[in-house]
Amino acid sequence: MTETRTTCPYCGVGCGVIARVENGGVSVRGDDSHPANFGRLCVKGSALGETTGLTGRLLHPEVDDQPVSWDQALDRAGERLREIIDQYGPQAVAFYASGQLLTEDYYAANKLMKGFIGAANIDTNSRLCMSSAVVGYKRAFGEDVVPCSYEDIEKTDLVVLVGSNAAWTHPVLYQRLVQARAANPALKVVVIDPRRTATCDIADLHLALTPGSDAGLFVGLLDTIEPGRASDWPTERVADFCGLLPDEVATFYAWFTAAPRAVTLYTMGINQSASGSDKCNAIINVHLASGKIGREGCGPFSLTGQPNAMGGREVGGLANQLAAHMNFTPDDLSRVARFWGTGRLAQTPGLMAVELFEAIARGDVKAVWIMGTNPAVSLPDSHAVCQALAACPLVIVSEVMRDTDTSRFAHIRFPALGWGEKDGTVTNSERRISRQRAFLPVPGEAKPDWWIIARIAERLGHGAAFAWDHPHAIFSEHAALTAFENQGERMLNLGALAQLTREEWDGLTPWQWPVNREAFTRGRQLPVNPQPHGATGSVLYPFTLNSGRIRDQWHTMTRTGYVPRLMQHSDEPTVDISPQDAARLGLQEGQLARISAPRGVMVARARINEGQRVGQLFVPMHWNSCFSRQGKVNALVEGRCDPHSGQPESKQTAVRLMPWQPAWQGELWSREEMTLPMFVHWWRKAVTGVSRLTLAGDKPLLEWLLAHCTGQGWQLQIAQTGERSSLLAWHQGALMLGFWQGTQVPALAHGFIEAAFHTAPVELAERHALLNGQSPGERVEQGRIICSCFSVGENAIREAIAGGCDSAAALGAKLRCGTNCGSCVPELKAILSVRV
Ligand SMILES: Nc1nc2c(c(=O)[nH]1)N[C@H]1C(S)=C(S)[C@@H](COP(=O)(O)OP(=O)(O)OC[C@H]3O[C@@H](n4cnc5c(=O)[nH]c(N)nc54)[C@H](O)[C@@H]3O)O[C@H]1N2
Ligand SMILES: Nc1nc2c(c(=O)[nH]1)N[C@H]1C(S)=C(S)[C@@H](COP(=O)(O)OP(=O)(O)OC[C@H]3O[C@@H](n4cnc5c(=O)[nH]c(N)nc54)[C@H](O)[C@@H]3O)O[C@H]1N2
Ligand code: SF4
Ligand SMILES: [Mo]
Repeated sequence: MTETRTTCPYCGVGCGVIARVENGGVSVRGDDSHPANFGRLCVKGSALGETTGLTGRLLHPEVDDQPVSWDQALDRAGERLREIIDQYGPQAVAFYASGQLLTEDYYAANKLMKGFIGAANIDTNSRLCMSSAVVGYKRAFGEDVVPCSYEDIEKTDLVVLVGSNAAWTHPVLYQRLVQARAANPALKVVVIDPRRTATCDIADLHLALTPGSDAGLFVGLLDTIEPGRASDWPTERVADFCGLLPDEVATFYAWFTAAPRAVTLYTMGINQSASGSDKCNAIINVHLASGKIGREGCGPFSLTGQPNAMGGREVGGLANQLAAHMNFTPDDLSRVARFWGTGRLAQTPGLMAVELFEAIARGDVKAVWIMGTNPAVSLPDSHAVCQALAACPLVIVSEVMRDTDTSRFAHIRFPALGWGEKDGTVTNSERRISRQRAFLPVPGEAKPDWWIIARIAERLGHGAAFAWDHPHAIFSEHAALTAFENQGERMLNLGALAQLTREEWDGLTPWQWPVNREAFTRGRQLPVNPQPHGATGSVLYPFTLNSGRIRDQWHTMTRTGYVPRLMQHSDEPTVDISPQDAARLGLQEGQLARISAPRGVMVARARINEGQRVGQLFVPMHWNSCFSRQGKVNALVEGRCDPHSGQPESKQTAVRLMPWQPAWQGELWSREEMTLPMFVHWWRKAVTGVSRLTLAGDKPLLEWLLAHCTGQGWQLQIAQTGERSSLLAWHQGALMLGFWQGTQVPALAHGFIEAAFHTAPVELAERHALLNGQSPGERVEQGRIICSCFSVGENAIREAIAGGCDSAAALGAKLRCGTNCGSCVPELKAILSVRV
């Protein structure tokens, strides 16, 4: 048994994790000594052990879908890149990297592209995430520095969460807030979000404002703080612009001005906007004007989403930055070029994510190397992105998984080491650098991302500048660059870590890089002119479509989508709609709906939600072509971007919704994954060792399946009663396939079906029950899983409530639900509140 201290690879909270390897299995627990989480983990973090299996992993380099040796793959990539550079120049090459790379990987990629290939066409998925926050900080403070720490939310009087569903997206930080509020009843919480989210559970005030209208709210607040200003935005105008009641607005303003200290936490509801940078500055402005900055318990705190978005900002992962918080100014350019010893440093900013894929589509960029991100899913206008990739002469993908929406377009695939296998550092939302440590053996031929980059650098003739033998060497170089000719001009200075020996670096404990808090009080206020969002509705497209995260999935699901426990809470693309809109459209709870925009269409299951405003819809961002047919929201989203940050307006799209009543719906379980005909809609569910799909269609599938099974020589068992039919296929006593269909998805005994694939029932009665999808024994279905930590289903919760449990605490005492990570407590309360 070995135990290793490392860091969670999911969200920007950056929790410390202790991973234990025992009898080949991996289990994790929170690290009590880590200052981000003090031992807590959310459900995604606690399920990390379940993601370390090798199913679906990319384990060997591939060229044109064939496994090849590393030398062959690297030679091929090197040759093709060199040909393209020789023929079209360095601007024809681009890297698209990720806030999920380690700092060392990220540094290497940036150094190769900007420093030695000599074009700044390296951008990252962080462009879709916090580039507006970067612009906001830079315009206010002259540098991209986060002025807060997690402790501030424990030492404040008012926490304002804007465009953040932290209860689900930064769960451990949210739990710290829950505790802080319990310890200090005077602490007030305001949530600003067009929909009522789980985060609103602890809100003293929830402002369900018109989508995209936040700048109006904060500009009006600024007018209230500085009444001397010519007030263009009196409370009535704000209320009108934001679709709020004047009283609500006034209450928020009164609380903010009266609170001695206030922290504003903001994330994607602010950043992902065509005027996101201005919104960030509107928030910073009120902190500057009220003096709620530069001291404990105060400040505008942009929470980063990805585990190493901050590390990316430190090494210059964005196309318009240089390394170490330097810019494309003559002094900085000279400094970086001298430090790297290069004469080829890119002199002008490169293409930003959305532009970059447009340039690929136009043919201006002819080679793209994608590492640690899945743009075919996560970029807006994904059909156009897929077309661009399909037409691009050279697509290289560094991945941990073999099959992703993006890797399907790759000419060359490099297998990367994943979490638990690689070594390096990440920086969390509060500027704290922590180590991710390897504790698992190297699978197959996978290699660290930095190693792959360094080998390509060699092949392009720049080996000397990339001759690192270990990530420690890269970290030292990066730290030295932050300190290089830095007399305090740049707050980012990791000089203190530049001389660490390898042993010291190995043992590095979480280290927050210091800032001079005072300096923030001298920040600059930027005038902001509030703009509405750009998703203009019309008769054809009357709804505003919002998109974001669900509690238990991570982004494009490449890791979390295969973990049964993480799919229990929500296992299909859903669309949240208000009861009024649903009634008007004749849409029932659980019914399917087609959502369309000029660019594309998706299919989702309706969830009628009181917390959803009329005219607005919410869809998860996660589903994609590996987990569904037409479940990808970015097929609809336009690439409308903020002009300063280049960040797309992913949160608002004008769409139409039409209920869809398919001729049949059903479930298909099979031993092997199957390629179904195009007329079938399907959603993949996570089950270990079997493929389970939920299906829907207008054309019948049964005949197709019968032909498929007969073709394999399998024995068939068929039942048909009324609108329900089912089919079992057997081969040498083993269950090969099961299909159950009806006008709705039939209620099935899932546990029994799964077990039948592992140990086929021999009794005739059991086989008959299986054909009906029912278990022969008494069996209570769990209903939707609410608490993923302890797998507690809705039915058990309702039973316990009927039996007298009348609070979340009572439910926890009886069923344990909500007693570990706490993320389901808002839902427990919601179930309690609607009981009759
Ligand atoms: N479970 C889970 N957690 C994650 C992630 C994940 O994939 N899954 N990803 C991580 C990453 S990379 C990120 S960036 C963070 C994102 O963390 P969040 O930003 O908290 O997550 P989102 O769900 O994208 O969006 C937050 C909220 O913005 C609201 N919103 C939409 N439009 C507006 C608006 O106009 N104004 C306001 N005020 N609010 C609006 C949405 O209704 C939504 O509730 O989560 C991180 N944590
Ligand atoms: N409509 C809409 N679109 C959005 C958003 C939204 O709210 N709405 N949110 C946006 C935001 S904030 C974000 S951050 C993005 C996220 O979007 P993506 O970055 O595209 O999502 P991930 O699934 O995290 O992609 C990471 C990829 O890297 C792979 N990977 C994991 N570990 C490693 C490794 O060590 N090395 C390498 N080379 N690969 C690895 C994973 O298998 C996965 O394929 O989505 C954005 N898109
Ligand atoms: S809060 Fe974020 S960093 Fe912490 S365990 Fe959960 S996903 Fe991981
Ligand atoms: Mo993000």
